[in-house]
Amino acid sequence: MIESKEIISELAPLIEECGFDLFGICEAVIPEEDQKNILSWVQEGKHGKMDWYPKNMDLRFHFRNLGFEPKSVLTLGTLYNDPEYDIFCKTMSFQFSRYTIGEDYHEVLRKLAKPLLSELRKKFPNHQFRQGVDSLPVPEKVLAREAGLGWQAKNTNLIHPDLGSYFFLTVILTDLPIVVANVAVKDRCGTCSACIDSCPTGALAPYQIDAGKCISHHTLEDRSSTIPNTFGWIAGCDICQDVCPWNDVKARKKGIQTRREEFKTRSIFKEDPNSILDLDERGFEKTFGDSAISRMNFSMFRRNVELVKDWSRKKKNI
Ligand code: B12
Repeated sequence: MIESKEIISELAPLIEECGFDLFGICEAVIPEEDQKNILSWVQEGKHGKMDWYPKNMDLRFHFRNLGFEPKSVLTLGTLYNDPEYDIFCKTMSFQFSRYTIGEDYHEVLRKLAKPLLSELRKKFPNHQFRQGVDSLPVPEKVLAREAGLGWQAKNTNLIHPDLGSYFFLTVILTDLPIVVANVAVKDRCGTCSACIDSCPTGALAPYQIDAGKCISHHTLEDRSSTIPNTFGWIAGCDICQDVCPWNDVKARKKGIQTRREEFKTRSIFKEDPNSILDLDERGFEKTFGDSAISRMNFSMFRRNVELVKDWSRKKKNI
């Protein structure tokens, strides 16, 4: 059996070179407590309009039907926060969340992991390695927490004590048995309730989210012709992360910003942000075709824009 410490120290330089800022390994096991919480979340309908979520629960909890039996999981994280966002995007009359302003993270994290996957396959030719970036229905935050990458916070995101929560996750499942000895990262939310108090839709309770009330869900996951108020957000929402003291860049000793060009603020936000509101279908495809918001189709985009325009007008008249 191989020890995780051994693999981590051997692969650390390559992982860093690939562009990952966080890395850990855990057993391919979803703790019972988490299974119970996720199950009751679904039973209470807190997955909102994400009808795809309750499918494949066997895979989600037990990694079944993958064609191999995962024994261990490598979890990797990449920071996406770009300081230019605060200069250009925060000042706009409408909001795009931080993760939508650069390239689609699903594609980027797949590309970044390629050299690592080839090295792992070369080193362990008799074992399987399968990457997931949301693409596999496995609870990535739970696995990342188990791998020691952070704690699951009151806003339900995973927070790293030095790096905050503006990072994406990807997992590599493998049937390679690895002995892990992780020390859990302590919960540092304390008595703070900034995320819960700031959510304008009341989607959060401590350590729990009602996704059906979350603005991010409304803008990107709800395909209905009308959605509830998004309070100025067109794509995703960052309120519960922006108010989190662990993401306060100025207060932190270390820089918590992306080193990836792919996640830098795209030019339209810097040059002519208001033109976003008038994009036609071709313009939308051209401007955002390679972004994570390509998850929403053009009619969802128009729906969100009109809602935000209406909300701004009403706000001005008050
Ligand atoms: C579904 C989903 C969503 C949904 C639901 C959000 C959520 N918190 O789960 C919606 C559309 C709302 C969403 C929004 C966002 N998402 Co999202 N999302 C996912 C996805 C695909 C699955 C997550 C999941 O399984 N949720 C199920 C719920 C039950 O899990 P949970 O909230 O973590 O619940 C745990 C605890 O809260 C607790 N709990 C839950 N219910 C209860 C009930 C009781 C009684 C108790 C005691 C405890 C408890 O136990 C659960 C298990 O540990 C993952 C990718 C993946 N495959 O894992 C990305 C992921 C979680 N999302 C991510 C991101 C970036 C976002 C946004 C920031 C995007 C944005 N700016 O708009 C927001 C953040 C909103 C928020 N506060 O969570 C990142 C998070 C990275 C990080 N550092 O944590 C992920 C990992 C994607 C990635 N590959 O990087 N997302």
